Amino acid sequence: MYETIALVGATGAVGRIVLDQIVSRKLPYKRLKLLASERSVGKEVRVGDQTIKVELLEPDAFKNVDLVIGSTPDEVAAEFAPWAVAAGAVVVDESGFWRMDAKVPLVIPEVNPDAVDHHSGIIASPNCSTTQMVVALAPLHKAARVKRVIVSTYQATSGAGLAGNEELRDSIRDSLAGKTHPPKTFAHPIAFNLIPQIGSEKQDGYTSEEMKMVYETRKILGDDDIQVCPTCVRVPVLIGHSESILVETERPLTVMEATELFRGADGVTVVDDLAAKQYPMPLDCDGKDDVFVGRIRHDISGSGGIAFWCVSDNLRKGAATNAVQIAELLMRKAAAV
Ligand code: 2RA
Repeated sequence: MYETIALVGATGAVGRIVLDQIVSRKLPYKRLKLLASERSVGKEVRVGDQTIKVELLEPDAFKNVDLVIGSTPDEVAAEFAPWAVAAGAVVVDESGFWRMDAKVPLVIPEVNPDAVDHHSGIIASPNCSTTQMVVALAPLHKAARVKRVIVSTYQATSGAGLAGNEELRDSIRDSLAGKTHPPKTFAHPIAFNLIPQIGSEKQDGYTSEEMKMVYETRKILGDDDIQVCPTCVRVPVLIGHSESILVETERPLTVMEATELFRGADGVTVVDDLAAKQYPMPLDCDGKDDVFVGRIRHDISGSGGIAFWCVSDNLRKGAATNAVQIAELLMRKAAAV
């Protein structure tokens, strides 16, 4: 059923990983098209043992395409997704544009796989900072119902694409050379600095990135009563978002129970031995697909909740891998019919 796949945005940081994942996970497609804007048309991209030429992203490009993976900015996804659906394709979209649309399921295959059965042509993949948190929260929610989450994020510069990492490298180099480096990608210098703003000002003093963590978490877990208080921070790390999370559940969990729930969860790896200085760190998670959880402890301030630390490669599980896993899920379900 899904014989011809199209990737929109193949030349970006995430798009490149999508292609690597399509090959390494042996997605059972017959034909693969790469679509992008005018400036990338004609570029040749190695995909496994093939070299594929990038074609222009336009309505006719989706003719005879069965499945589309979109790895583009919101405004590009807003335009191309309806073209693809009109041509009869199913779209797995990584952008933020469609995520909160009532007709669009927001899917993490380890958490809410059956949501893909209710799409109207578009399936959305959550924001990277939401994805890793919800993969970790899901087993706790299933066992004891999550009531409230307080989360602080430490987000890598690659969250802002290739330009984000370029700015980090250049600004550190210039800073060490005693030169000033006027910020371009970020609102402030990122070298040896932390920026407590990702995205735009949204509501009640929260940013768009923070409100995504509120609304997307509720949609994926199917519980609009979950209360989330996020603070999203850009940090001078190339790859890997880290999150400090305090979660309160309806039925209180012991540290041992929470740890066992993490250990038994799909997509979660526990690294938790403070005495041995073993806990998840971005450098150890780069290039891996799991969500890594550690520093698991009870809330010493008396909420009865569980505090923990979680790290994940924001370009993989946070974006490319989750989208490819959704495509895999669709193909598996179609093959089973
Ligand atoms: C970021 N989550 O980290 C946003 C978009 N990838 O910049």
